[in-house]
Amino acid sequence: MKSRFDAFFKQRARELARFTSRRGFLSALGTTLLGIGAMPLLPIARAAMSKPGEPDASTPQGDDTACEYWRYCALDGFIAACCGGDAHTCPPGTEMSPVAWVGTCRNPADGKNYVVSYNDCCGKTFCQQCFCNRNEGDRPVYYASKSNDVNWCMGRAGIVYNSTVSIVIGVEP
Ligand code: ABN
Repeated sequence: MKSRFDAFFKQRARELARFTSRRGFLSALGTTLLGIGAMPLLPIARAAMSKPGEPDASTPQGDDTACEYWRYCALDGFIAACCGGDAHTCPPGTEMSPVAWVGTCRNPADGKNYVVSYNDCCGKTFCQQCFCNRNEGDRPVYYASKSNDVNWCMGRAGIVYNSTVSIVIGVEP
């Protein structure tokens, strides 16, 4: 009877020692970390994570290569973001026109209206990608200052039109 009693407590003492020892703790920690590492990463759509103040990048209103992108509401031309640039940077090898057509677009992310400058990228032939012709607020070309159907490439880089950027230059108070 005594030996069974002893064996029982010896066994419990060994288990207690194993689970409370530093080696036991490190071994359990290692197993846990290994398990976490082996778990597949959750399917997070990183491309869909939008920048602050911008619509969801997975929607056409948040995708700067889509004609439905919010800043392109008054665009008439090839989207610079489809041609090696982005919404506000001209493609390599082109130069931004210093004069531009200006429109007003509503950003669905915050409901505010923004003043957007549509500067042409000049000096390289037509990009021919993502033609976009939305024309909100556009007026016939005989109102030159109110028309987006004008080639603004008339500076140092010459008259050859490539694409257009859409730069936010102001916000409705
Ligand atoms: N501003 C875009 C554009 C360029 C050339 C001709 C018409 C319109």
